[in-house]
Amino acid sequence: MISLVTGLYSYINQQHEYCILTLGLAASGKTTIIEKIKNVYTGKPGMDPASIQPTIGLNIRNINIGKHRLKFMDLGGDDELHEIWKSYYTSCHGIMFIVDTCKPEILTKAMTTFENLMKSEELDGIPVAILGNKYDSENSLLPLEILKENVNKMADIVDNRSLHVFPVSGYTGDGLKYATNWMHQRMVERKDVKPPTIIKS
Ligand SMILES: Nc1nc2c(ncn2[C@@H]2O[C@H](COP(=O)(O)OP(=O)(O)O)[C@@H](O)[C@H]2O)c(=O)[nH]1
Ligand SMILES: [Mg+2]
Repeated sequence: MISLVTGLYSYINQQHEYCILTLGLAASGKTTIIEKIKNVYTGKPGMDPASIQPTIGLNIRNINIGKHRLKFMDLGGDDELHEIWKSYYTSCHGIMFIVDTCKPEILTKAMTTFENLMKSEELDGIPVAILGNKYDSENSLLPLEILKENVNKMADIVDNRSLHVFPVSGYTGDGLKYATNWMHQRMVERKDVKPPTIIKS
């Protein structure tokens, strides 16, 4: 009887954890975005964007949606760190790829990086949210339509997965809840293919 109650207790308290890799070129706004997502979902203030330093290594931020935990992993975007991204592919359930819309001159580099990412077998079928970031800025020079056109050119490598392009701002939070909820739903839909990690809360 005790073991039944204990089992029920731990079942009720268990959480399903889904891991989202937050990737993109250096300074695209990955850290700012995950701080803001944390703020949007918890109401707790995130780090002041002005005090965010370039990421060396790994930042992790968790949010809870019902009994699900979304674990955002921000891996740093410098070229030499892209090799490190690979070691996290097998454990991830979704990818948020951040594009800096204030720097259209590096869009080609961002798209090449994205294309290489999509070629990884471990990421087959993983849902992808592409976040065009910094739409709050007057220096945002990359219209959403152009970003979408560039993504659509890669239809052959992305067509076996859910993929959506979102306009967002890591400063104001615009678009972040919409993008996160979309990602959450897509990951839950795939839970039989890529099960979440069961954790005891
Ligand atoms: N205007 C604007 N600037 C942003 C936004 N998100 C990030 N930044 C700025 O872009 C720079 C890089 O941000 P950071 O989060 O460190 O990028 P990361 O290297 O991808 O983690 C910093 O100066 C941020 O303040 C945004 O939504 N709007
Ligand atoms: Mg960073």
